[in-house]
Amino acid sequence: MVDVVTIGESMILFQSLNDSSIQYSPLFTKSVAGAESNVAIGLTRLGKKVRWISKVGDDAFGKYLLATLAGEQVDVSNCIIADNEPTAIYFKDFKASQDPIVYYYRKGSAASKLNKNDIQPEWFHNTRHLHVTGITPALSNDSAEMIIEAMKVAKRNHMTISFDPNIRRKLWTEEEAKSTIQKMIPLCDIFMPGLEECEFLFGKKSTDEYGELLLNMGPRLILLKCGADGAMAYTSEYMIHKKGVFVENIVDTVGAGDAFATGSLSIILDLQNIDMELNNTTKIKSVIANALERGNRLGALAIQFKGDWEGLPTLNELTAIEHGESVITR
Ligand code: KDG
Repeated sequence: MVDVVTIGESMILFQSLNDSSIQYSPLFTKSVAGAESNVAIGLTRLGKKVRWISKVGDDAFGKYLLATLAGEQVDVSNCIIADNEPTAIYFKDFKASQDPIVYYYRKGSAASKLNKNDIQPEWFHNTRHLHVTGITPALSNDSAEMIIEAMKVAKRNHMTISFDPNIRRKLWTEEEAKSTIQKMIPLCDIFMPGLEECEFLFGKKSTDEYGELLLNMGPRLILLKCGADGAMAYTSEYMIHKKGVFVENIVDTVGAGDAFATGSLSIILDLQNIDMELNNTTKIKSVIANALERGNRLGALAIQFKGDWEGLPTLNELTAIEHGESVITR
């Protein structure tokens, strides 16, 4: 049984080797990144079985991308190799004391050409949960239609769905982002926005107002990320707040939200029947509290490493951290 299917574009990520600005850097490191594959890797490291679906170029970068994910034990067997379009790339530019600036080269990429006719029944075979983000629908109209259709197919297959809006303002206009994301919210069971994303979508309100508004749109569980203040969960029966984990030395904030999704989903996926349990959240209050705590913990770990997923722990490492055990290193 595959625990999670996730669909989305991953790219080759280049960062300056010596942290100088990319304009002057003579040397770059090469790695792989993409919101959905970050979660796929993170969940696989925590012992879950994950199928990642995408389209990559028939080029060196596509091969490297697939090899990296397969090397992390993510199932890439349903990925499509494009005939003509390239694998996308992106650069992260580190500027003193602020979030890195991101430059995308992904217009017309292989993954942006995925459309709803590419959806195959095998994508949803023998699995129970779909995780999607708002990045892939931002790539093209075809991608948006494909992700929305995939959510509908997953529902017809009695799967549960989590959705992280991951709003990337560089990829679409404000109107496009708002209308597509608001169309997707009612299709998911678990919605995981950040506070700033709620502000962008619905204007400035209190966290409780966002919780109520989002629950009224359809999802049964809202996991609201509040940065250093931690995260909140809203269900029709209660609200929970869990404080963030303090990090003294923040290295790279990109990937923190995916780390939160990884941590919280890894706990929720331990439920026998997520769909049924979400109908009576009082019974699983402690599970949801643990999901928030683990999400916060993973978010804090991710931002201490350069790279979008490299800081995510294995299950053994995480268990040791959660139990306050020291790790024998030599
Ligand atoms: O959430 C992290 C992602 O944003 C990053 O890994 C790259 O998918 C990516 C994107 O589109 O920014």
